[in-house]
Amino acid sequence: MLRALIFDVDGTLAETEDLHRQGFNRAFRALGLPWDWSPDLYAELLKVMGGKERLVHYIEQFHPGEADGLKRRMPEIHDLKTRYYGELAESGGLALRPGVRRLVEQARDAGVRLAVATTTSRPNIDLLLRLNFPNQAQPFDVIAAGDEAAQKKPAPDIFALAVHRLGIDPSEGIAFEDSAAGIRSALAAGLPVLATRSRYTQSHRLDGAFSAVSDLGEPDAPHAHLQGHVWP
Ligand code: XBP
Ligand code: MG
Repeated sequence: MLRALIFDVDGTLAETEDLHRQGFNRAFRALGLPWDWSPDLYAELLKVMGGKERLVHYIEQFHPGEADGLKRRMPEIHDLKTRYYGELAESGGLALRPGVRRLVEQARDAGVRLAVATTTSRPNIDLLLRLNFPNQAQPFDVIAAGDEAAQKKPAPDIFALAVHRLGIDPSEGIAFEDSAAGIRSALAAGLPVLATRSRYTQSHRLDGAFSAVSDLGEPDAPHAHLQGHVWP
């Protein structure tokens, strides 16, 4: 019996990654770092999950000679990026992807619980939910985010934490993901996965997902598994 839906955030609940990219670039400028991550470079760097880990990977790959000094600045850079990300999201809005709101409301009506399992930092998910569910103090029952996981996606930690906090068996949940690493993470946690590629994951393989849809707004998407669960 389906008891919970567990959503990834970046790229699944909303198209957030280009705002992250802009936040990084604004932080680099503010700190006098001559770096500018293009969309193509960011798509490559996104293979490393976690903004802090992504930054360290970039420093080691592109600035190996100054890596020790620059890595000591990583917390400062990432904190500033998170601040700028929040400002960009507040000013420009951060809409949910198609179908997300409908699915959340249908789940609520059907007594199916809702969770988030994300690599992004907690302030970012709190902001996304505040902007999109302004009149609901806690639109999701469980949030598992960022550094709460000892190992980030594709490790199973963050999805396993969400499953634990929900108090369900993984077979009683469905995970929604946009990236290859996220799919691997959810599968490793024992969850069936519905995949929906986002702007930055169009080239990603979706191996292991039981179905893939262009977005969640397809009310008549012909995936039997979900139809078996989703509400008539
Ligand atoms: C995607 C990530 C995050 C964001 C940046 O998370 O890898 O790291 O790119 O957010 P998910 P932070 O798809 O699991 O939601 O800089 O806060 O990590
Ligand atoms: Mg994602």
